Amino acid sequence: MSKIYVAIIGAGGVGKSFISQLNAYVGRIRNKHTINTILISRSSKALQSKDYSGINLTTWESDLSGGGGGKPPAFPEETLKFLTGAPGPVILVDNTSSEEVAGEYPRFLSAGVHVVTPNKKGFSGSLELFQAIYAASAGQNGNGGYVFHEATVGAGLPVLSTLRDLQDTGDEIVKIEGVFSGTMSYLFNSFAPLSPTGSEKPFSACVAQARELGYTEPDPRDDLNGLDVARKLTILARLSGLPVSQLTSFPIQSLIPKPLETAASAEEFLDGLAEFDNDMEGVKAAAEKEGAVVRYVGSLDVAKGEVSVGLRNFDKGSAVAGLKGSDNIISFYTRRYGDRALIVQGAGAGAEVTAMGVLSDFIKVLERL
Ligand code: NHO
Repeated sequence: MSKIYVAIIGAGGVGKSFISQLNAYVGRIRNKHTINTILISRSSKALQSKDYSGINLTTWESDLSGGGGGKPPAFPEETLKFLTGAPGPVILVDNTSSEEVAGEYPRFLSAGVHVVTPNKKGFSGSLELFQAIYAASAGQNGNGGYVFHEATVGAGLPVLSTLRDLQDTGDEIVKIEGVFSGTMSYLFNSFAPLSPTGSEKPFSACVAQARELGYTEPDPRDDLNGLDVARKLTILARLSGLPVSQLTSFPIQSLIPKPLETAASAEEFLDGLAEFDNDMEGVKAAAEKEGAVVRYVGSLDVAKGEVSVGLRNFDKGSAVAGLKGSDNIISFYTRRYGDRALIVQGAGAGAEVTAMGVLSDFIKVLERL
């Protein structure tokens, strides 16, 4: 029975759900693998099993907040040394949104550590980092660790794995488009629903609610400025073979009113947003005049090499207009599927479904060890 070691960096919303799903999974596969979690770290506190015997995944939270937590090992040097000193394969689970952590993936992968993550920074930042990560990983030179990041697009939905399957079986991607943001989906489905009841809330109240429900990034401006969708499109574009050099190399429509771009905090931003509710009411009314609804979508035309992110009006009979809750819908138009796209649809944000994407990647690594 093989022993696998796990290091979890970041234990916020997604991290906590991941640990609880991992704990249940470990219970289910007790006879196949032994899984020892050797590190659970937050920005300033960590549980570290220095003798690699493992952290208790049932009591970790009270252990961390009580006396059991200590200073996290310094990143990256001390962390790398600790992980490569483990007496078996190590899977690093990065549940932060840290650029610093993502920037070190190539080093960890080159040292044989496997990486699974919902953190988009490593794959949607500089093209050099994206290429370095894949060059260092298994499959390219055969020696590095495996890297999987399904939850960077569409939370737990099988978006990246579907793309890979289409490519591996020789299909040709023509276009990928859809609603890629759980937050934007929730906002427009509740602000401008297909069948209005008249009791719809103003746009700013919908944003506050999306945040409370855990759909938004820690700062909702990271969703409303379009960058979260742009990051997902950048990842898909690069994996489809388009060398998008940086996030801002294509048009991105921001929904942040100019005067609020410099708000000092997420709270200050939310407080000021109500003043701009009339602007969004105007956008909604203009769509209604056309018999349509407005939605925030991303589109990647692989054949033309074009990417765009922003608002578009959709016919009320379309699949995009009929989305519910925080659902994502992603349509793959390919040579094989023709005009009738292969469609992936379902919940696209929230800690539980995102953690499910991370755990399914974790299991993919386990299957390869
Ligand atoms: P939190 O709750 O802020 O947790 C982050 C944790 O990382 C904290 O515990 C913090 O202390 C720790 N941390 C930060 N830097 C660290 C460091 N250097 N060392 C150690 N610890 C550090 O964030 P979340 O919500 O748990 O998100 C975690 C990651 O998952 C982020 O990269 C986020 O982008 C990603 N993610 C989240 C979601 C989601 O629904 N929450 C999704 C995808 C990826 O599919 C989701 C999605 O796209 C949501 C999007 N907003 C949408 O579509 O609307």
